[in-house]
Amino acid sequence: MRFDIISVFPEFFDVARLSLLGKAQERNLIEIAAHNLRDWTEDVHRTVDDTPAGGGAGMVMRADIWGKAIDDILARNGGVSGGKAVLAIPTPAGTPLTQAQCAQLATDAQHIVIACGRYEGIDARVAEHYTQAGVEVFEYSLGDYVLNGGEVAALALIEAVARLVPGMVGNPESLLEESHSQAGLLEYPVYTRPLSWRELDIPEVLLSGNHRESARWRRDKSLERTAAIRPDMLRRLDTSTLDKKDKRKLASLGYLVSREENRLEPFAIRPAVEADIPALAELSARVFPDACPAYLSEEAIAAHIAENFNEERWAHYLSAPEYLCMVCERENGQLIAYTLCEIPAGDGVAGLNEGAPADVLVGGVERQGPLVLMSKFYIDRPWRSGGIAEALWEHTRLALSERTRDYLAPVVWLGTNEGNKRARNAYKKLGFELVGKREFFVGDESNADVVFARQIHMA
Ligand code: 6GU
Repeated sequence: MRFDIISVFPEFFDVARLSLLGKAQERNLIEIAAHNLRDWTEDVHRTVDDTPAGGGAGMVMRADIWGKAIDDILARNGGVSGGKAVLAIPTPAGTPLTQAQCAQLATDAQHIVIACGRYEGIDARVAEHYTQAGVEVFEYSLGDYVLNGGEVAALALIEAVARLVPGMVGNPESLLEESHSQAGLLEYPVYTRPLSWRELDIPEVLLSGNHRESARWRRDKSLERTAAIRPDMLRRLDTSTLDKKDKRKLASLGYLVSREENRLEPFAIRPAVEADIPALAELSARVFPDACPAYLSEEAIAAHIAENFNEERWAHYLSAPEYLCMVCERENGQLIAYTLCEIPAGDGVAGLNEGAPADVLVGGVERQGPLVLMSKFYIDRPWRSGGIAEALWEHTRLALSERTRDYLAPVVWLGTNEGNKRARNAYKKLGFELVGKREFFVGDESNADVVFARQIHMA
């Protein structure tokens, strides 16, 4: 691969003799040559610019000088390499340079001519002419800020492309793991000796020798960093590369895998408001049958829904101070999950008539504070197992913890159908323990429930 740079400051590229680029040239993996644009001028002042047509500030580089220079360089080296030539023009008006474009150049192009403009840029007809002449013209930018000229951007392109040329980098695996490569995530933080430096320690998991745990920790850090710094990259992520733990982590960061397309989208968990009433009535009525045992009749289920999930009841839940309703909302406004809790006054018991385990010990510890009832915890079917349950529970727990902060050990309880293995396992994973049984009526049919409970303040 050969790079020819044309610039009014060719000495700028002396640094290409250093480091990896220098070594790569010695090993004949790449060639880099810098040329002075003024060598193609014919006047005594070696003029390369003129005033802008149409007026305005600054100077514009002349198309005729650039044309002669680029023709010469393309002719001089085109025949030799024989492969594809690309005319790269750094400009703040170009497309933002990406790793994917660099990888493409590293594999496809044999000859890259970089035309470094100064002043207000190069006469627009240069790019137009070479495009028409069948040369691939690549106008790129380093980002949303302005440099004095294209030289720094030319070096950036050379480094980014050259290191992807086969044989350049000693360990090809390091190319795979680093930021902006296939993974589509930012790189995790890295550490080396000393173990402790200025009271900052290397994270313990990395010293444990457990490679699986280290890999998981790094993956989580990549996801956290990307969510915090580059949410745009998360939205573009190919979700087929995500495993279950990735999805759970992403849900805790506020992203879920959209079912319509394999894309991540942000979601919000928040207390329900009055405007949610119709959506909550619809969602709650629709998901309730999913949790019912097969022996309940359709009539009994329908009666229960009509009585408990109508809009008036929801208006009551959202306005009465003893209830807490948290909802999970997609970017498009759709509600996909909710919890409903009843918080008794003082250190009382919610759901006494519904089988509340008033004297329960949780983890062997006595309750000190209210016994809250979580009467609903539903996730719409397409969104289960994507980490929403954990995220919704954690938001609900935090809100309950806030509401019961005057007490040392408040407890939350719930009942779920005895035969619903999925729900029982899910509650166990959320830190609930099985503490008893109750009878629960759906319509006028009896339903055998198991009762779970857990502390509120503990994460
Ligand atoms: Cl490629 N050129 C100039 N002049 N300024 C820039 C740039 C390029 N990328 C960001 N700013």
